[in-house]
Amino acid sequence: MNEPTITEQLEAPATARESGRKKIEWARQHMPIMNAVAGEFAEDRPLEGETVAMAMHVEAKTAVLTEVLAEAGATVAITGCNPLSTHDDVSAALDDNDAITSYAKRGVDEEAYYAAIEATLEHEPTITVDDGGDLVMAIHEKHPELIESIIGGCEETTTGVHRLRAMDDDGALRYPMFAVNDTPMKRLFDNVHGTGEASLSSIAMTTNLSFAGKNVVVAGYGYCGKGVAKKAKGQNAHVIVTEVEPRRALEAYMEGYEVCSMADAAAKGDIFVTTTGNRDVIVEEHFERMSDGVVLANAGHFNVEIDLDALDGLAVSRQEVRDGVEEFEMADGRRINVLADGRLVNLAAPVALGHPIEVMDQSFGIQAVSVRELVENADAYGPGVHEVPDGLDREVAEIKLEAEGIDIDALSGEQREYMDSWQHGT
Ligand code: RBV
Repeated sequence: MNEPTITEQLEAPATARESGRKKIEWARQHMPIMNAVAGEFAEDRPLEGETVAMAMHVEAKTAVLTEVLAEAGATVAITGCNPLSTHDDVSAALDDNDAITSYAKRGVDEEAYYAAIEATLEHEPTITVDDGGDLVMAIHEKHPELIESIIGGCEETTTGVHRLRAMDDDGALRYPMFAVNDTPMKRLFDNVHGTGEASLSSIAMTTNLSFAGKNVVVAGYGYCGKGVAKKAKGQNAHVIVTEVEPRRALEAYMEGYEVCSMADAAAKGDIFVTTTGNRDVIVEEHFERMSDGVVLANAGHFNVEIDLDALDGLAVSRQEVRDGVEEFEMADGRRINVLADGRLVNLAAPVALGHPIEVMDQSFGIQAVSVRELVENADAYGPGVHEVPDGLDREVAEIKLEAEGIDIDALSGEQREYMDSWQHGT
């Protein structure tokens, strides 16, 4: 193994470890689902003998998932899934765990980013846990020899699931993958509330500007866009939504948001947040119409939504005006500010902490039980994308309700019979 671990890359790993460990402990204290799953895993050791490779945002909540998988008996090799989202101290604390090797480092270039992914694969994983699909892609393109011994994998995010489905449609996906993103316990909370809260708080902390009274343009009204729009409205912004899908555009309209094309929104917006998962959402013609001082941020997985090359082409100068804020000055004097290099702002801004702990507890609860399911019922899943079984999603929801002390009703026998029958009418 030639690629250096985080411990080998840091000047003061012991200090980093200590700070990382504190962050992990704080997160774990607020993750009742992970603690419940960990209790069961420590007893049953369902992952004994397995090797898990992970490419995720390496910060405190992810560290809890990583350690819980290790407590279930797995050996884990982890790296980042974004060059700017790793917290080096957390990465160092993880690497200090005997069952875990961490290669994740913040601020790596493209070459080092992919070298670290390769390094996790040298551990010859039997299970992969991805956020965005880079691990699965590296295995299929460069290390197909690993596929035979891989039981399966889990994918965390919309963009990754989208990539996997495209692969599956082409008949190119050669092992089972759970679409963790698509479960109710993940998508209705993480994508909506997590992206909404964490993106806006990262923008606020990075700029020290208010949303109140501003025109906030949200590009894309999927689960993430819905969250950003809802929370921006809750902070007294005037929200403008852009969409390409007619039903979603109407949904946004009926929710009370202004809906228009990006060409029109460009001239009106003060703060822009892209959440589409697609490329070229804000491009040259839009930059040309923007007002002086606008703020652009991306909340989609990859940095392709804002065309930074075109913006650079238009700019007469660019400079970092605050930590995490780059100002592009146009020939006519207008200034356009881009946060976190157009990378997902809730994780890649210098102050970013990622989604709140509570929502990641849910997402990672699903990840943990999905990994357990892959091992326990390996034969049930062939190559391709699979929905996570609904019973597992309910299991995680029930743990959360219990932890919150929330009682809900149960169907009576008569109600169940009524729901299942087609014979009851007026
Ligand atoms: N996400 N992770 C965090 N670890 O702090 N915050 C957000 C964290 C995940 C989220 O589940 C989303 O699907 C994905 O990042 C996008 O890359």
